[in-house]
Amino acid sequence: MPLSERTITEAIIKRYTEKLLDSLKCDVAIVGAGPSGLVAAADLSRAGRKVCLFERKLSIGGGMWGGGMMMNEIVVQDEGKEILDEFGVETRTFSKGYSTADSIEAVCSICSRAVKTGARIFNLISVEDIILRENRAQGVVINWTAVEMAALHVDPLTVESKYIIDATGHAAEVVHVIEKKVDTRLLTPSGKIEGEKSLWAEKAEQTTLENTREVFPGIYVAGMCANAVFGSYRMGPIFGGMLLSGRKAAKLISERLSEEDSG
Ligand code: 48F
Repeated sequence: MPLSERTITEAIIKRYTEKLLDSLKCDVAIVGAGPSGLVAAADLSRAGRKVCLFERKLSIGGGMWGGGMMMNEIVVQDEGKEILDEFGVETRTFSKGYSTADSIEAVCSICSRAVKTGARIFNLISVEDIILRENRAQGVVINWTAVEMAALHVDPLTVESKYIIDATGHAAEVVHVIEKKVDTRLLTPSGKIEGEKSLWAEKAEQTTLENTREVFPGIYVAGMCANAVFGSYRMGPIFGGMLLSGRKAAKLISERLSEEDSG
């Protein structure tokens, strides 16, 4: 059978449009496909929630691909290892309490689970704003990354969601939008973004988990973003905290959604 270029084009446009149209109203919009965003997407979709995840770049995985200084191995502690085990990622004990994994295998395995359990991942789309109603986030405002990069004057589109997870890493981009545009106090000690501190792996890993919480009605922070917003340390290439944080954000939001469903 001769190949038709028109059919190939039609297939892509139709299938992509179906996916996007089906995502215009979701339970949770996740911003950023680094380790914390991907774990949150996998856990929420496994819990039966409709999840869409927007990633600015062509590739998913955020800072995980690069391991430490482009050496593509990651380190996790025992709690992080348990999550990698569950995602089917092979780990090797390095010394007591420290395991390593291939960062490529880790990103691919977590992403594969997220997609197979139903999360919709849209790469090459950036979140530039939120939809706001009565001091609560109601969704995200999206545009092609190419539009953003070329600084074209093109209006965005929107996706409604009951909850948003800011998993944009060091940049904490969604929370920055709130700070800049909404006349409100964030749920941080100063009411503002506290700002990230220098590297301290142990403290940073502990506090990432504590800082994974709601920062504005409808918006949760996960991963490195949680520490940047709540004023804690960066941790460098140890990834247990990122995985656990994505899991905690998913759990907190799942509980809220279940409460809302039943009441
Ligand atoms: O930075 P990133 O990997 O986030 P994370 O899950 O993990 C942090 C670690 O990788 C590492 C670390 C130690 O463990 O500190 O850095 O907290 O991934 C964040 C993703 O968000 C995307 C960005 O391209 C990256 O892939 N991103 C950032 N802003 C936006 C965005 C935006 N406005 N819209 C869409 N994607």
